[in-house]
Amino acid sequence: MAGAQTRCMSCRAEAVEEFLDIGTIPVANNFVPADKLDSPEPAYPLRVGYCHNCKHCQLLDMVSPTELFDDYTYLSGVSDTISEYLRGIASGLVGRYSLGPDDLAVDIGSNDGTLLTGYLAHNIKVLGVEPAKNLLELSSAAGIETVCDYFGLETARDVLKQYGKASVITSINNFAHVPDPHDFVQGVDVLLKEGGVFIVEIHYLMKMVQDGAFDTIYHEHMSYWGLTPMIALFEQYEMQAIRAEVLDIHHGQLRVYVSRKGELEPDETVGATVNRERELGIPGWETCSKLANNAYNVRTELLSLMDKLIDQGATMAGYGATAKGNTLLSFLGVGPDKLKFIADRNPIKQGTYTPGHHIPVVSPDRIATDKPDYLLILAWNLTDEIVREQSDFLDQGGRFIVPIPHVRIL
Ligand code: DWN
Repeated sequence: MAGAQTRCMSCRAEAVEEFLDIGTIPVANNFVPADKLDSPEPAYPLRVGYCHNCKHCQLLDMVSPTELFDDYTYLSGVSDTISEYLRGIASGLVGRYSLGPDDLAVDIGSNDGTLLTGYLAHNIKVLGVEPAKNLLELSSAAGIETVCDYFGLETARDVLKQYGKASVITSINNFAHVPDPHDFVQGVDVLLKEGGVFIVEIHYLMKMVQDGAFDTIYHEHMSYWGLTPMIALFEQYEMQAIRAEVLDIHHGQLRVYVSRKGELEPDETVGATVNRERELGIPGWETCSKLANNAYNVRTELLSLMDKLIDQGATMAGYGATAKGNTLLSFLGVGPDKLKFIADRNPIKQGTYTPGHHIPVVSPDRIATDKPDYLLILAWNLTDEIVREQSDFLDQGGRFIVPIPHVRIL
């Protein structure tokens, strides 16, 4: 791996300064199979920086996308909340842009095809673009055709040749995962029909800073976008934001609707969101430093709470074998000595171990058999769904610990 990348991937200025160093840790979604526990586990620096020129935030050390995404454990369809949300994006776009059977909808980073299934009831032509070979079987079973590749200019040209232009292109929790956003945007420009719309949704730096959600930082997330720097990127390709929505899903997301300049008119949400960023100074060096301070505060507070409860004889496990959870656990140095297991509904993750500290990932059934006193919710963005699903645990006296935005016991 090369040294720290201080050249901004968006404006290309040599102006990126580190504001938080999580440590040298394994890739968050590289859960370890039982028969590989003694094998060497690659670990990489995880440092995030701020560009003093265009305000973009990005990692200083990029891991190869093939190592991150060729074989991928996260499934969009495991959580009911996320599945309904993604299908709702598709049906919402059908209404907003009056899509019909002649329209092609392309989803980039389509995972198991969940979002695209939201178009099927409307008889829209759909196509996924997804590099993870292990997910193809799932998307095909959902009736979704998928191009198994990374998206960029070359893949866009291939898709254009075989399927024609797309009326809508979505990239939901995918755009922040690419090492070269320029190549990606050029691909969108090639594939998007005249008058078409590109809908990009990412974890929103403003919400990260407001919630102190430093655990959103992991090697998959190469970028941490605000709207202001994102607009500057699109400007370079004669494209413009025509709508911006700030959403609570996941850990707080920004959805941006993009068209070519002169094709569709921006609405008032773009200016309002840019103004809000300016008022709050986000993105900004001071607010990024605030995010870093929260990381250290959560580490101190959560470790002392866990140690106190364990000293009192309490037993503890985790819920949600998440990428963000692996950042949190690595940053705190928490292993199976503190968390006996981590429960997760995702069958791909069950039977594996967390990267680095090797905490066993098991089915949620284990909660009823082992009866831990506390469950640390590592998918804190889905706390409501998890608490509903685990109501028996609560009824039998169990308690949840939620780490972000601040440590609290439910
Ligand atoms: O950006 C990304 C986000 C969208 O998803 C990806 N780079 C990786 C991934 O991040 P994550 O792993 O932190 O995502 P989640 O959505 O917080 O993961 C939730 C986990 O919790 C899944 O493994 C499923 C599991 N879960 C469960 O076992 N029971 C979730 C719910 C709601 C449940 O009831």
